[in-house]
Amino acid sequence: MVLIQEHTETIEPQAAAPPKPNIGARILCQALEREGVDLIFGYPGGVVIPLYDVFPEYNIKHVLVRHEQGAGHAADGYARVTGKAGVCLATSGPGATNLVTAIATAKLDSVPLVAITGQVSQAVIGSDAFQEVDITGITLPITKHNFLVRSVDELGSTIRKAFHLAQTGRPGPVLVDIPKDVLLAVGELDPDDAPIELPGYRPTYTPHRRQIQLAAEEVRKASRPILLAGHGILISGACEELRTFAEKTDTPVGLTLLGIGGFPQSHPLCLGMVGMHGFAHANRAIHEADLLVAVGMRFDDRVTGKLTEFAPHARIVHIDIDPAEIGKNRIADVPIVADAKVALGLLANAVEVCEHSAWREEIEHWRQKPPYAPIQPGRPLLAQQVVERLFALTGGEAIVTTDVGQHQMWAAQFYKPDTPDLWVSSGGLGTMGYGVPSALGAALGRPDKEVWAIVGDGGVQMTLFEFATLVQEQVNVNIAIVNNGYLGMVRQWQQFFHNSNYSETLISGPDFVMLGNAYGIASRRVCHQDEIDDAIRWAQTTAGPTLLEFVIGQEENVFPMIPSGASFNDLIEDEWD
Ligand SMILES: Cc1cc2nc3c(=O)[nH]c(=O)nc-3n(C[C@H](O)[C@H](O)[C@H](O)COP(=O)(O)OP(=O)(O)OC[C@H]3O[C@@H](n4cnc5c(N)ncnc54)[C@H](O)[C@@H]3O)c2cc1C
Ligand SMILES: Cc1ncc(C[n+]2csc(CCOP(=O)(O)OP(=O)(O)O)c2C)c(N)n1
Ligand SMILES: [Mg+2]
Repeated sequence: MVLIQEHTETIEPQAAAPPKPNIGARILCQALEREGVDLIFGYPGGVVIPLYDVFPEYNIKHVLVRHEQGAGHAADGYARVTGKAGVCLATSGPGATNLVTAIATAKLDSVPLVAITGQVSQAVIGSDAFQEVDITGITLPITKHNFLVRSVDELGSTIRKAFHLAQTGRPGPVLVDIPKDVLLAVGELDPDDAPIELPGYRPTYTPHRRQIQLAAEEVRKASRPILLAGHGILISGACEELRTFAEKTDTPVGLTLLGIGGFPQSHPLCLGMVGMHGFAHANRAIHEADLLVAVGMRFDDRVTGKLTEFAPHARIVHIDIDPAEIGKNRIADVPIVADAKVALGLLANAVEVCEHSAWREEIEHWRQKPPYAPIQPGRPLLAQQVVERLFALTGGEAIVTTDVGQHQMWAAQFYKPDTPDLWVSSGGLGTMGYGVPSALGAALGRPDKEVWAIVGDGGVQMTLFEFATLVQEQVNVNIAIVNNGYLGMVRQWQQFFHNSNYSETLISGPDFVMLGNAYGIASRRVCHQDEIDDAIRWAQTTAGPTLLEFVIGQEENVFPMIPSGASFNDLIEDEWD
């Protein structure tokens, strides 16, 4: 057959394009697609160009961030709201090292993350080649596991292992470092049904029956029980089992910072957040309790304060999937290594119906005092009030990400979601700069949700380059900057514990409204109480990203506070009656 073009020129039929060689870069994409990955946050560079070359052939959307730390936090935010592993990608050397903070953030908070880094070709590994760093060495202590892929034949199976490790047992970040020659070598994707070989890795999901019986016995004997629900409740999807158990045994529930959303805060049994900045009644309840059933939480020092004085009268039932967490900080009387959902389901069946009205009434009596001084009209804005209005105007159904500092604690105290996977905050590492990029990932992971990033004026300056990514992707993220002109949380510690010596905590910033507008983000400043609702509604109805700068009093403090290393008896409360 001869094809005739319009201008009568005749051409010979084209030979079919030769099949594209199945190089490592393509095998990697095939392996990612097999894991259900359709979104990657990344940044290109020399050794990963072969991968970028083939991306358009696959159904994997790549979001070009402005800094690899942003890619890591975005993947982390995506993971926290979807429950699926987030994926970030960086080139070798500085690209890989820029991921380090984000990987450590995910490690401390048990977030499933797969970080893919390019590496220099194997022939030059160890020669200080251009942009060579030993990223598997660097990330060894901050990953659940990491791999250096030595051969294209290992690539597919390594990706399967990485996702399996990241998402099972106690989730965490896994890094896969891929030399450029592996990305270019021709090979095959391993078969779908090949077994995942990870000798020695067998997380325990089902508890020992005897331990469940012992725990049920503790519950039966207790007259002042408290449930302490942590992040593991959300990770294992144990909200229903937790609720059934709490209601059947009439047990009040305290939440860790990362357990927020694990139990409905509107529920009469919910005490809200516990710990350093938890509510006084919740901490007092722990202090007076005779039994703590701690589930999927790791007795972090921000929860316990001085360990020897934490829950001094309580026996401890501790359920955690990671045996290393049990007895690490607080000895458990009944240790249970298991998945929270499985264990709570069995425990809820094993216990008898109980009733603790006297105990609950006592706690309700402690709850009477409002957590902050009544708002005087005309006074400077209070962040607590801003968060309360946000909670009301979003119906408590928005995804809220935070940065780290005072605003984070106010957000935790006053944004009180009833459902899981809405609360996204860096707890263990406490990473400033987390709020905006994690909101990017959360919004792309849950495009059906309203998303707010509540950030401080200090922390937002650490990653505000991702404003450009929000605009490029036209993501519906509303940024609420709580501007107190200070590195407020550190200033508060200086005020309380260092004679108000505000050394290097007064911090300036740009004109955030002008900055937002310069990036193409619709932006407004809010200085007065009566402007809050209007501004929030404006952001809600404005398409694309928005920015609201809330200018609050400079020296407001987060109350209550149990000082670091102290106990409930040292609790500092706001001074008003
Ligand atoms: C400025 C600042 C102030 C803070 N103040 C407070 C505070 O006042 N109160 C507070 O609570 N926190 C506070 N934090 C956070 C604190 O540092 C910890 O990050 C947080 O308490 C940890 O909560 P967690 O133990 O529930 O979650 P994680 O640290 O994420 O631990 C989760 C636990 O669940 C287990 N797990 C995982 N999967 C499962 C499963 N399927 N089944 C069972 N178990 C599972 C894990 O092994 C792990 O032990 C603060 C942080 C910052 C930055
Ligand atoms: C990357 C990083 N550097 C330093 C800190 C220590 N730190 C914790 S809170 C805080 C102040 C945060 O200030 P800002 O973002 O303005 O929030 P605010 O406390 O004022 O609400 C600092 C410096 C940190 N957590 N993370
Ligand atoms: Mg500040």
